[in-house]
Amino acid sequence: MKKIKKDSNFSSNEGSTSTTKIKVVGIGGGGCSIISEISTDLKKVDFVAANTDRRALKELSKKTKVFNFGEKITSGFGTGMNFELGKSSAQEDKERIKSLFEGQDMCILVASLGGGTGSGAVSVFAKMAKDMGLITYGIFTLPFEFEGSRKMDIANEALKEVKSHLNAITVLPNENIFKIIDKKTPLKEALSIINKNLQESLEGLIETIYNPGIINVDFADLKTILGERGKLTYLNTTLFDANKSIDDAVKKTTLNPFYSYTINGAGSVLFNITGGENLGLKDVSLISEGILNLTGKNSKVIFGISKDSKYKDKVRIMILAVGCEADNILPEVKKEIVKKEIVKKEVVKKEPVVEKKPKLEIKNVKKEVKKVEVEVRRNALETKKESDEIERDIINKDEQWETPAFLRRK
Ligand SMILES: Nc1nc2c(ncn2[C@@H]2O[C@H](COP(=O)(O)OP(=O)(O)OP(=O)(O)O)[C@@H](O)[C@H]2O)c(=O)[nH]1
Ligand SMILES: [Mg+2]
Repeated sequence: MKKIKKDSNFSSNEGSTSTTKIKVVGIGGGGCSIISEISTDLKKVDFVAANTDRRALKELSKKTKVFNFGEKITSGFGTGMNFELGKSSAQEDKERIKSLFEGQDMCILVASLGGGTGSGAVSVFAKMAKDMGLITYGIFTLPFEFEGSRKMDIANEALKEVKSHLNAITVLPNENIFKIIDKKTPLKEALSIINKNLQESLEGLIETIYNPGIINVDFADLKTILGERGKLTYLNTTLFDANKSIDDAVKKTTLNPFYSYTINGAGSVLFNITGGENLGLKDVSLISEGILNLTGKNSKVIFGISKDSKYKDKVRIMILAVGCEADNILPEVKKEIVKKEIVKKEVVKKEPVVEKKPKLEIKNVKKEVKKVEVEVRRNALETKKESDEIERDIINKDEQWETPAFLRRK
């Protein structure tokens, strides 16, 4: 039997099919509130609430491990919106942060940007995790407009610093809550709605990775999808009535009002569909087609299907789309869009877990994609001609792999 470390919450991983270790770390007041709620429902990953503010840590769910840092700098208080103090607080405790990430495969850092602790410390946490070889994913909220430009400046500074240390970044402006609620709604209630949405999204992702599916998605798939650096990422999980129209379900999944960007143009997409016994192949096919129509034809796609008796007349869709196009959200995002033009279509087909079929030979395709990248530096016309040929070749190969008809593009 696996040994369980005394100081870890990882004991709750029992029964999971995966030995993958994911640590979800909330940093600063907002980040800690978001992960505190989710930790009461999700038993498969380790949750850590990291804050300079000792008192704020006392109010969190008992399932969350508490990590107070920067004691010598802030004496157990917050930083009072001081970015540099947040940063040096984390730097002071680098060794302890390191031990937080030891033995982990991935960390998900969650922070509400705009204050001093979350914004200042997040790049120190992210760099440390990256240097230790973890896959790093950051989920951030941006301050409300009414909070003033100083907070937004701090948030932007944090994004700039942290970007290169993360494989993927999700950015959710708090302001978008006003797309669905009245401005008269009390702040606490508004924050709680945003947090709940984020919690559901994260829950969907974590369950997809840990729960076995008919067509299974696991950590190796997640690594494939998150393989690059600093990519703008859309994460959403939605639950809808199985009798409702599929079009509505796809819209609900791909147009989350909390986002200021969509899955359009995303280079890599992972999605999972979970339903009860009634989940029909036709529904799965329509949902898949709906998502693929939006991501763009060059996307690398991995999908899974799971059955869960808990979703009797419901269907749940989780989508993680990496490399979304939105040049006003992250600094220097334009450069990445240019690169995308040379990536060719690559659909990675997953095998059902019950049948052990021979492995798909996708290595050749990757080699050919590389070839396009090298040769694109030559004459543009020559390259275009050549890459069209290669694309045709790749599409032919796709068909040889017997990709299910519903995933083939018309
Ligand atoms: N979505 C969401 N945003 C929050 C929440 N709490 C705070 N925020 C936002 O996050 C910004 C930063 O606040 P905190 O997270 O409390 O700040 P901090 O990182 O603890 O930094 P200091 O307290 O200044 O050291 C605020 O300006 C709000 O816009 C929350 O629970 N949910
Ligand atoms: Mg605080």
